Amino acid sequence: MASIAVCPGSFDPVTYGHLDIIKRGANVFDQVYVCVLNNSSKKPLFTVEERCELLQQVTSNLPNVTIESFQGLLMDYARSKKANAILRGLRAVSDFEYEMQITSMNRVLEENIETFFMMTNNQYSFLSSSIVKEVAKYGGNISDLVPKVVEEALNKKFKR
Ligand code: COD
Repeated sequence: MASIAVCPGSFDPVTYGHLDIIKRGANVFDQVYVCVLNNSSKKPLFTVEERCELLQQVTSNLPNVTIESFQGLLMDYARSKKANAILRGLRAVSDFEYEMQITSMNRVLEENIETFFMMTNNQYSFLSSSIVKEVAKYGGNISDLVPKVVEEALNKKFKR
């Protein structure tokens, strides 16, 4: 049986931290669907289409990674892909409570799809899309935090 993982997120925008999890996931699972979903507690800077386009560009070298978006519940999307796993990244203890809450809820919604956590690469343990947006907004250097295309897209958003 093929191992199929869904790597869900807001990806607003994709960072080297996300990319590290996606690449490592692609080494473990036969197929990885990276899915842009709505997180109702966040107000996105980029449209869903822009986020997918950036993800597409930075994962084009990964043949078993597919980028999609979905309006609705993660577990409905995962079922539609016949996924057997959800792949999430963990940065710090502060991520744990939130991840535990959504993982428990997702298990109530679909008990046959397991969630797997991958520890962040040490060099990205502080990195989040929010931090990148904050630094970019005020003209700080983000070249070590996001791929070039994402840096350019952020500069365009903030009219630099
Ligand atoms: N290092 C390692 N991992 C990282 C890093 C980093 N530096 N940065 C981010 N990550 C990981 C995150 O831990 C996460 O696993 C993934 O990358 C994506 O992160 P974000 O911040 O882009 O995405 P989130 O956390 O906003 O995504 C939340 C969802 C959109 C998945 C969630 O809200 C959802 O499932 N929405 C759909 C509706 C639904 O099904 N709700 C029910 C569940 S309660």
